[in-house]
Amino acid sequence: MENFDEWFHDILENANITDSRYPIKGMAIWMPYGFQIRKHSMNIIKKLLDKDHEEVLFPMLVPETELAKEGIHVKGFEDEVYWVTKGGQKDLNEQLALRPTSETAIYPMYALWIRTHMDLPIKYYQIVNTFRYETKHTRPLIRVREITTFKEAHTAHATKEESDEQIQDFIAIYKEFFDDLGIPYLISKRPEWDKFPGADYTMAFDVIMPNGKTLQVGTIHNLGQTFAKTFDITFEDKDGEHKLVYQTCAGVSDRVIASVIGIHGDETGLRLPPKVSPNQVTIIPILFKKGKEEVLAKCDEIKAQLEAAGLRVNIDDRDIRPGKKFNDWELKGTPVKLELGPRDLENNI
Ligand code: A5A
Repeated sequence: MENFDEWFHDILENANITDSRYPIKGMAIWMPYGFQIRKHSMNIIKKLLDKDHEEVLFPMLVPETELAKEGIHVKGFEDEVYWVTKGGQKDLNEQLALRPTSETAIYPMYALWIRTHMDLPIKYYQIVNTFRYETKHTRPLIRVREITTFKEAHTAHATKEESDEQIQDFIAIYKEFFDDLGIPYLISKRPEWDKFPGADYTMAFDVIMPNGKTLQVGTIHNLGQTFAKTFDITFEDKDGEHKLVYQTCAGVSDRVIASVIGIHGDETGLRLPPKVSPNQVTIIPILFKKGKEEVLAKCDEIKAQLEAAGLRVNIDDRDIRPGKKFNDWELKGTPVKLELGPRDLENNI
């Protein structure tokens, strides 16, 4: 791949993944083929998280008073926040932020929900869109202003040890996730200057993309008691003492899909890991006037058999040259292409 950036831009369009022509910079449309890759990728991480975490859904708007409470955090995001200032014609009494991430939406509610040690740990996650007014050059999926696929998990614990264990759990979950996607990664502790705003420490997953640049595809933060202090998240322990909770959070984004595309793709197009490919087997009938019905019937039969075995299968019965179909599915990176024509039937395959 000579020019990765150009290749990446073209493949998103040609393989029907996203369309970046939407008239707001950094915001794009998920097209049907891309949406399915996204869906299957999210299903993997959901399944991994659901073993020990619960999915929730918080509002997208955060009151300015809440966003501004945690000084270090707000400093880290102040240049990136989009604001809603009006309701119709009227100025709002308090401006509302489009969440750049959801700590300040979620933690005031944790303060209400957590009362005693029996309410702990809390391990919630959500998959939502978040907004960041990125000032660096935006790039589809990699640096967007609407992050459409923001998986963020937020946990609260009674002890520091438990929060450190949670960090290890997240690392194990992300490892399994990226292993499933066949993506090689580096795990590192971020230096002080590169920590998440408000975190005690940050662990990050990086992928080396074909252009030689690293892409941070996931982060796991130990928040210590910083947010607990700010949002007054306390619990009564077994001895009746009131204590602050320890918190962690972890996130991945659209960048995961960018890495799936970038790491596996080649000059001929996408190459999708079977687990996230919209179709795992694509059947390409070779049709002539004579014997057309028989070939299509056999394709249906094979499709049914493969589906019964749990595979996602499609038949490309478009009325175009088989060579064109073959090239299309090569471009779309379907893992297995199965061609079937009258001669195969004659040979009783
Ligand atoms: N609340 C925590 C989890 C958080 O917000 N962490 S984070 O700021 O590091 O973001 C999580 C992940 O989202 C990052 O590791 C990165 O992979 C991804 N991300 C951040 N900004 C992005 C952007 N503008 N476009 C695409 N992905 C982005």
